[in-house]
Amino acid sequence: MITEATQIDKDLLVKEYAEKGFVLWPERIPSQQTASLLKAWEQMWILADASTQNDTVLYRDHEVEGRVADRLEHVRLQSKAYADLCEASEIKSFAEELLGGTCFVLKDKLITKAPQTSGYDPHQDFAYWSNIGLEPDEVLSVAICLDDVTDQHGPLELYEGLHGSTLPAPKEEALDVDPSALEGKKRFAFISKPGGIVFFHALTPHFSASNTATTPRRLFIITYALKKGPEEEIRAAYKAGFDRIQKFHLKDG
Ligand SMILES: O=C(O)CCC(=O)C(=O)O
Repeated sequence: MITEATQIDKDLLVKEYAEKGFVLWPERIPSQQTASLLKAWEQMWILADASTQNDTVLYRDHEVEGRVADRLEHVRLQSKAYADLCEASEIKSFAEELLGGTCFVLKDKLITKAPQTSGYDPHQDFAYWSNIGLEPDEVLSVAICLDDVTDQHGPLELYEGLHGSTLPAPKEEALDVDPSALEGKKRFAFISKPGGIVFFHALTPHFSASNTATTPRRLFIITYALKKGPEEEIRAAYKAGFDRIQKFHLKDG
């Protein structure tokens, strides 16, 4: 279980999130807990059917192997270790503080990013959730690092102070952000020891490069949404946009 920061710390963290669009949690989850999460990662991949297209296993480009199974979705429904983390009072309650009310897990994903696996072009996650009846300030994600991540691992990189509006998309990809809108902007690379945690706003532009290291970069990402209406309705709206979203992650994508 992660250590709870003091109320004073939390006020500062809330301010930093409001200014920058992201904030690092001042504590890391303990090594015993990251070890259990990694063990569960291994077990889930043993059970996952990575040979066919399905809703749980998503794919990514690999320098040598073409498309590789890289990411597990709905991990909290498969593993108690991840379910507990999603509901861990400190993480969820701080998300509620940032979102301004009771929230629920909209989605979760566990990205492996093995060596030589490609990264993600710059985007604002809200582009994927614009149809679910929530405002950008009502959705955020929490990225939890499970490995020792250096700049060689293709860390998650977050742009600072750009969470106030939707940025223009390049002509060829409506869900991305045009790199020219990000030129010269300040950014933060989530280089971390295992157990590091960062909260980021749905409009915070982010990207990551390929993993050029020799070890994986496993990142668990929980997306929390404000419980503004029935969860099932919000989820159904999200699922309705699924084909558009999943196209990047298909086996033959
Ligand atoms: O894992 C990464 O490097 C980035 C993931 C990401 O941007 C996303 O899932 O929205």
